[in-house]
Amino acid sequence: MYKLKLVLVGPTESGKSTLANFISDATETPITETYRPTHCVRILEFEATNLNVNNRYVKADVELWDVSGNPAFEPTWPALQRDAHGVVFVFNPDKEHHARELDAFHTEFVEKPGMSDTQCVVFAYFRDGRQENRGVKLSNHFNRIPQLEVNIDEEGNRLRSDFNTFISSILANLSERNEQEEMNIMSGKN
Ligand SMILES: Nc1nc2c(ncn2[C@@H]2O[C@H](COP(=O)(O)OP(=O)(O)O)[C@@H](O)[C@H]2O)c(=O)[nH]1
Ligand SMILES: [Mg+2]
Repeated sequence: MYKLKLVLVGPTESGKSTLANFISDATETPITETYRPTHCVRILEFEATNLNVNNRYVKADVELWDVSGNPAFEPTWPALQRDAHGVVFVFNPDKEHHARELDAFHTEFVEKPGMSDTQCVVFAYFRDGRQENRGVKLSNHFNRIPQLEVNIDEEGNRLRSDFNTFISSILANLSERNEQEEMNIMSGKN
């Protein structure tokens, strides 16, 4: 069984906790109207199944770290990032400042720890069926990171399958890297 740690990051009130509840829970999670900010971090665990990794179907135990976007917790981010296999960025395209705020998360969670773009994905989180701000352009840091538009109410199943595709691609990269390391060990490169 594979074990994966993913961090979920982005500005406050972008929909991270709602998304985390939805992804980690097979049942419907009602959206509450009152905003409850996440304090520092909340860790959700779930099993992802039916992951196509190099044409084999596998399962993975996923730890989803729902990180508070409040800058007051910024000093904790390096510790929360440690040993993560992937980063999921979330922003609300209807809030103009969100696209800009994502850069700070990219610096802390991708650039500083030296994560690769292939370990990242961006979810543009739409509410209430609003669609006007599709295709928001993020800064150059995000040029090579897939940006997916998600809407829990209308396209929840697609969100689940997009998420599984992301997990599968991380696992495929990890297994490729492991094979490469084994070859390096065998050829004495390490
Ligand atoms: N109407 C509506 N509200 C939503 C939706 N998704 C999230 N919210 C609300 O938006 C706020 C922020 O969501 P939350 O997931 O806590 O954001 P976080 O700070 O990024 O974790 C909360 O008050 C949610 O209830 C949605 O699809 N429709
Ligand atoms: Mg939250």
